[in-house]
Amino acid sequence: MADQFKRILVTAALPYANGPVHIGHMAGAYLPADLYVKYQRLKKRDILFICGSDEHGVPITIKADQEGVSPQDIVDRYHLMMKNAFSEFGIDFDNYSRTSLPVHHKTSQDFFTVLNSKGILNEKTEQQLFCEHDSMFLADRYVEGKCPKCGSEGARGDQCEACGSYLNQTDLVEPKCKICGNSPVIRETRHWYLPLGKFQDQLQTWIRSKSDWKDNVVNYCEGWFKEGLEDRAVTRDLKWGVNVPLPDAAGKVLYVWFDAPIGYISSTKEWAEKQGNPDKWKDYWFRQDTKLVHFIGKDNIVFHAIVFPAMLMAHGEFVLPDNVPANEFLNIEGKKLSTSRNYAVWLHEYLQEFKPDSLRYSLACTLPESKDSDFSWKEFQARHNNELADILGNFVNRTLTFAHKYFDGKVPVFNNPSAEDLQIQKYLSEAPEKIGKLYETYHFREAVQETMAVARLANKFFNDAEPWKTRVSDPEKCAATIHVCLQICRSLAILFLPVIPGTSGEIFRLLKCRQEELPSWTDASYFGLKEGAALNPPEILFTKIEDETISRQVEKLLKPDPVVTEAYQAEAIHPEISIDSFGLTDLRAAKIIQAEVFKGTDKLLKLRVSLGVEERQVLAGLQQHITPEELTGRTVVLVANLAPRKIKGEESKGMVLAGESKDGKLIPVFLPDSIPPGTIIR
Ligand code: B3M
Ligand code: ZN
Repeated sequence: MADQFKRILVTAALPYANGPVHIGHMAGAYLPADLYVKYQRLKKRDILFICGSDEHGVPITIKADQEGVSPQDIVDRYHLMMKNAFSEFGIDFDNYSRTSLPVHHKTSQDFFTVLNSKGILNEKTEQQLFCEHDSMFLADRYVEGKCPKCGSEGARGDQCEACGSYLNQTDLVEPKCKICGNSPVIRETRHWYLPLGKFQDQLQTWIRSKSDWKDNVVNYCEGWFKEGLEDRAVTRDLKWGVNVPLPDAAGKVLYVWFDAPIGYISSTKEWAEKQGNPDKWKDYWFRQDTKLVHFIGKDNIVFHAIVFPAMLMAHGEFVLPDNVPANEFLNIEGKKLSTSRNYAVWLHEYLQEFKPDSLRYSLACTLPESKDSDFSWKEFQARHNNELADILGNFVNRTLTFAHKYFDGKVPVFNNPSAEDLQIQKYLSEAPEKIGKLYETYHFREAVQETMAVARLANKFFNDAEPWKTRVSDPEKCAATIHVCLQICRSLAILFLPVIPGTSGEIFRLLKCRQEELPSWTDASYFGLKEGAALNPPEILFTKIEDETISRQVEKLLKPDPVVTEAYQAEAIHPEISIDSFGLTDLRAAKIIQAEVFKGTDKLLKLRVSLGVEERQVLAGLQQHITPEELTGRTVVLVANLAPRKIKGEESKGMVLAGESKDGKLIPVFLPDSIPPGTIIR
């Protein structure tokens, strides 16, 4: 499809460097972007694929707070991890940058300065939530409370995930500091605001002029227009981020959603530098014949279809996105993916066990293009076994096997083509254009299914032609059949390249096609193999994935990693203490020699415990949680030097340590029997 654009600039959302990437990220932005880019590269378009790590913002500093390390430590760790996972998965960026680089700080500061000196930004003093305990303003996710719109708990200062509303933090009901849990107070602070309202008309006209945007994106924007766009603060009172480039703005940084999209520009600059052509980035960003396409997940729509375009309009020099093909969300086994509950399939873990192509293909078949979709391991297995292995793999394998067995491992001659030969040749000549249209219009699921349809048809052609019979009855026809099948293998290698690049490479190798140069998309439309050309011996492209392998994955998913539990996320680590203060607590292994219900109470158990050198009585609040029988004979951890207290006339000397399970049950910390009573625990 020819269009007016000379070059294409594709961006995929910059992932926050606060955790590894999972398949939800892949299905949302990165795989569709990569499919599009690989297709356009085959079309020999001038195309640049830009991404990088989003290393600012509260998600990063909260993670750093939780782990007691610096934000830099966090981003260093995850930047590398994400970069590697992308590359192993075959997501082939031209540049993968990071927003902590000086080029990015400078680019976003310059951007701010242009808007500010044009008089576009408003400086205002407004009320914000301040935590007196932590002496800081509670920007964005540092504050949580009840959503003023839907009433859900856990709404954050910037957004309620339950209803998707974007919030003003001072509207949160019963706000609490995310760090210490205290209620914040209201204080005034000065910030810079982007007056989105002033751009509403321009934005509306622009979006309404787009006939090829996805409905989900347009409807979402119309919702915003209906509410009326308001001023949005583009600065924050935080220590981590890009400093506001003004002399009187100490302690203030750019809002992460102001600097992150500018990251696309700085990543392009970094790419141009690496090319040894530092001004080259301008071709992509300043020329109106650049087609700028942002691949994102639906939670980022407002920033890419409204806020960033408004910033670009305000700045004045830049090209606006031609399209923002946002995807909906991917669920897993029918349930919402959740990183905090570790209910996710992590890409780096997947890659330890399987090849990229199986997931690339199965995700591409289920992309949440117009509504949320579901990933299931069973379906993954079925796509791999029944489609990749049984259709594509089988076709390539049987064709090559036949060529080796009966045609000396060479491409046989193609004489006197049959009607069927000519029919499939014609079909093949039209396939690239048909599938290409689907890629051009962001219908990737269909594109991939149409591609598999070619392989399906190829198998049918093989079966119907019955070369195992014609080999004896009509050798010339048999040669033609295998010739055609080999040609189809070559075309399939090209047509499948965007989806399963690794497999494509293998097919090319089996066909002894030169690979130094990427073929072009239209090469798939004709027979490109020469009669008599030598072939490599067949190899199995896909081995079947066993049921057992799949059940292990499902199990792993349902049994979340205990390291990342909800409780761990919910309660922040207490202020630090010295080793000496810790030493004041005398923790001992205590063997429970007797346990009974403490009559007249409904919470307490009366325990007789041995500390080796002495025996004592402990009253423990475990009656609702565990039976005396379950406790007797077990060794627990006792806080042995806790001041004794009397409850209902009975003495309690010490406290049994216990943890709380997800359903609120207290479970004592049991020690192995090999630890003798009285042992100091430290
Ligand atoms: N880092 C949000 C996300 O990871 C954000 C995207 C920035 S794109 C400029 O979903
Ligand atoms: Zn606090």
